[in-house]
Amino acid sequence: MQEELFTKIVDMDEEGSIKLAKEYLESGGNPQKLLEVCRNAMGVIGDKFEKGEYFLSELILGGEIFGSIMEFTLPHIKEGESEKLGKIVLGTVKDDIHNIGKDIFKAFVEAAGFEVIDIGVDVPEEEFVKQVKEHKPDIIGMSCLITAGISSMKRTVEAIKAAGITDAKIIIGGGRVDEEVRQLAGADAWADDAAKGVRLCKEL
Ligand code: B12
Repeated sequence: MQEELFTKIVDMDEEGSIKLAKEYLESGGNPQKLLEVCRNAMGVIGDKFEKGEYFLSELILGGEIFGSIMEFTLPHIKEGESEKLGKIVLGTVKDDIHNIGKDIFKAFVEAAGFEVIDIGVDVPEEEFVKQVKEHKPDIIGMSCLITAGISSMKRTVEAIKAAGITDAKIIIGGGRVDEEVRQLAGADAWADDAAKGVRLCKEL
């Protein structure tokens, strides 16, 4: 399945990839593996976009294919533990509208037993602060896929600290995030995949 699905997504075969993904799940396939294949295919679509081989229309269609597959795959991941491990306020930072990675991390961390308050995408720093004050989470999660989002993350962390919120741990994630960005943003932890993010949330 994996190679065939990967190729169908990269080739923009929407109908074929959705059909194959459904068949895989119906035959008892692993939902996490399925999402991993999709994510790898999105990486190739992104690379092709960068090289000028694909255009914005392909980026959009790729996102739609992944979105459709995610819709019927995430409920399979949600069948998880019920004991609550803590609360997370999660959003994609200002100037970034990518939601797929955030939504996958949300499903993973909910399945692991965390309560998640999802505050959406393109979230300004003042909205993060407002939501954190209201919900008093144990952890604040920020997603970021574009370079422009790095300064948004830094500003958001600064705004959270300036508001006197020091007890919630901050974890950042997404394709643009690494140890250097974590240090720059002043976050406590970073993860570039959902499973690693869940492990870190349990440790924080
Ligand atoms: C699909 C897509 C889009 C779709 C988004 C659809 C959607 N609903 O999200 C659309 C078409 C809207 C889009 C728009 C744009 N995009 Co775009 N997009 C992509 C693409 C191909 C896939 C993104 C994706 O969904 N990946 C799959 C997910 C599952 O991976 P992930 O996000 O990394 O998430 C995983 C982990 O990181 C982690 N995680 C994610 N968040 C969090 C949070 C926490 C707290 C934790 C712990 C973990 C965690 O868990 C996830 C599962 O393991 C990427 C290519 C790529 N390599 O990522 C480009 C990419 C991100 N886009 C890019 C660009 C340039 C753009 C545009 C500027 C294009 C344009 N000219 O308009 C706009 C930006 C709009 C904006 N202001 O945000 C660039 C960014 C380059 C850069 N350095 O800034 C990329 C890298 C493509 C490229 N190679 O050039 N895009």
